[in-house]
Amino acid sequence: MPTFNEAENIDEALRKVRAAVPDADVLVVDDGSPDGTADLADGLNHELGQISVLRRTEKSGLGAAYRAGFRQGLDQGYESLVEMDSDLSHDPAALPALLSALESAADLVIGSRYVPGGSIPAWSWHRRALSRWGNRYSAGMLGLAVNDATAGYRAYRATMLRQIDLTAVKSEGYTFQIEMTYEVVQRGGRIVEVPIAFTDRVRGTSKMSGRIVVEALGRVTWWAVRDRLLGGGRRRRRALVA
Ligand SMILES: Nc1nc2c(ncn2[C@@H]2O[C@H](COP(=O)(O)OP(=O)(O)OP(=O)(O)O)[C@@H](O)[C@H]2O)c(=O)[nH]1
Ligand SMILES: [Mg+2]
Repeated sequence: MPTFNEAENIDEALRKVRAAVPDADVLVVDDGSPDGTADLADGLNHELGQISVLRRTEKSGLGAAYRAGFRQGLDQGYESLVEMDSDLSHDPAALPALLSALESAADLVIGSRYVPGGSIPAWSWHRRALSRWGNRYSAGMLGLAVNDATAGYRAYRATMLRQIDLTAVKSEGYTFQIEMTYEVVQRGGRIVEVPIAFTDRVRGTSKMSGRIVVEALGRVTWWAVRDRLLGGGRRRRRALVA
């Protein structure tokens, strides 16, 4: 669970996670939140148990936080790794459904807003359009048979994550999710989308910015041109990793 200034949400989020999956170990990856999020999470560990906090010194973006979290989880030998926002947009009650889909036959389970049963909040028409068309553009350009490639509520099988060179995944924000989806698709991984109801953050402030949208558009277009038209940077890289 990546956090930056989630003091108003972390208590409720961790309690709900513990209630939904009592046996799971939780890792909070905090980027030095000035509002004391990391201390709150540590305090909850005394009460709830099985909560660790990875304290990073400065805000380095969501992609870097996920990479650090996955690295730690893989090093510690976990078989299933979940990522979810800490602002209660991702309902912890959906965790058992994500995990059981992963266990039955998937390398990546996406908590998806854009499959039947999934939903997004009453977003403004332009935020809705940006998300929907951003997804359509990415799927079309990269050949992803996925409806919600930007979703940040996901479960990965460790065997799949280990095949991906995380140090080579450079994206931040939503692009990180798209890039990881592309990596899984290129390795022939099986992806399952489970419907989720995404809710808007009620407390705290958003870290979303226009820069993230430009990053997504630029990178997706570049990968498509490189891999389809120029034929091969990605394939060479894959051979290196293998
Ligand atoms: N560790 C870390 N966590 C981050 C960083 N940026 C955002 N987060 C966390 O990542 C999650 C998603 O960020 P949000 O600000 O909610 O982004 P968003 O969901 O696109 O925007 P909203 O819809 O406005 O909530 C939250 O749990 C944030 O606290 C960062 O630089 N480092
Ligand atoms: Mg959010």
